[in-house]
Amino acid sequence: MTDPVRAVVLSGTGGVWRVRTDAGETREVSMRGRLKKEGAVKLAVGDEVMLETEERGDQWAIGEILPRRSRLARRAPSGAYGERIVAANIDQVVAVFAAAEPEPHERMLDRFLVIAAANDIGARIVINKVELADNVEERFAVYERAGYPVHYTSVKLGNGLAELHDVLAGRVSALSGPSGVGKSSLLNAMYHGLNLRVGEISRSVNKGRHTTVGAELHPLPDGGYVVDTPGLREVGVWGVEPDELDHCFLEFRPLLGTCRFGDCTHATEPGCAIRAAVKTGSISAARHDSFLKLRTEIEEGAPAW
Ligand SMILES: Nc1nc2c(ncn2[C@@H]2O[C@H](COP(=O)(O)OP(=O)(O)OP(=O)(O)O)[C@@H](O)[C@H]2O)c(=O)[nH]1
Ligand SMILES: [Mg+2]
Ligand SMILES: [Zn+2]
Repeated sequence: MTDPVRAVVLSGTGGVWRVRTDAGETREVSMRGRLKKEGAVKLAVGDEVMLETEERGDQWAIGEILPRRSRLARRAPSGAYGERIVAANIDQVVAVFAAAEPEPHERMLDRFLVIAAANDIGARIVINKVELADNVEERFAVYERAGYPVHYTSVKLGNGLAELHDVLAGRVSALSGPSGVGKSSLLNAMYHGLNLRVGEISRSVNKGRHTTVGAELHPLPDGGYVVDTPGLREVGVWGVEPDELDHCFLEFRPLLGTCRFGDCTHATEPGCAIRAAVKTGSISAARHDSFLKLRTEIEEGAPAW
């Protein structure tokens, strides 16, 4: 028997998992039968595993799933069946939008940020194509004030690429954003030789199907990984409980618990600290509006994708 080897799960379909060992080799492996038992941890993309060989033979297989640092889970509404892990060990959500072409939608950005927060994963924002619009930094200043790091980039001009490269290095990032904002272009510009085809990062292993595997991990040449978008989109916000939504807006957090009513919905109640902050301008009216709309969406149980 050979010594176990540590590896990260890159993708998986139908019982065969593509993994990358610490030495940088990619292998296709199956999982040991004992790990498939009822109630066992379900393997996900991003999981760190130990590969082992059989007593005799040279077939490697997953023999152990190492403890997770984090999980991006598609959570069912309360009472329904449990959560499904879309990806494990995600260190940060990187929400990528364009300053224009396509026009950015703050509501969609807010959804990504809520998904990250609901999963206890930090988030940062990238606004690409900054050369295509005026006053971009003013438009997104509300997010910086809320506490999210915002990167302003242009693949065309080379702006902000070194800084973005730095924050991706050595981490597992869920890079997420609408089609055409420049996710693949950004990665190609930061990692020469990566040569991603347009559409490659957002290709889903099981597009349109609700299976356990929803994401694919792409190794970065100098350490770290990015996960494709559909993995995050699949998560949706409808698994978030209505009364935990306010915690998912970073700038609301310091005020939570200070409303007159303990179960304040921050909609119409008197003595609402959140609405008072909106009035003084310390919380943006647009973000509060986003909160109310997302709350309605969650209560109606309608995924908005
Ligand atoms: N003007 C301008 N165009 C850019 C910039 N970055 C990317 N583009 C262009 O935007 C288009 C879409 O870029 P992609 O990198 O394919 O976008 P994507 O986010 O990967 O899209 P999907 O893979 O469909 O999700 C391409 O035509 C790029 O050349 C930029 O900074 N400025
Ligand atoms: Mg792409
Ligand atoms: Zn309130």
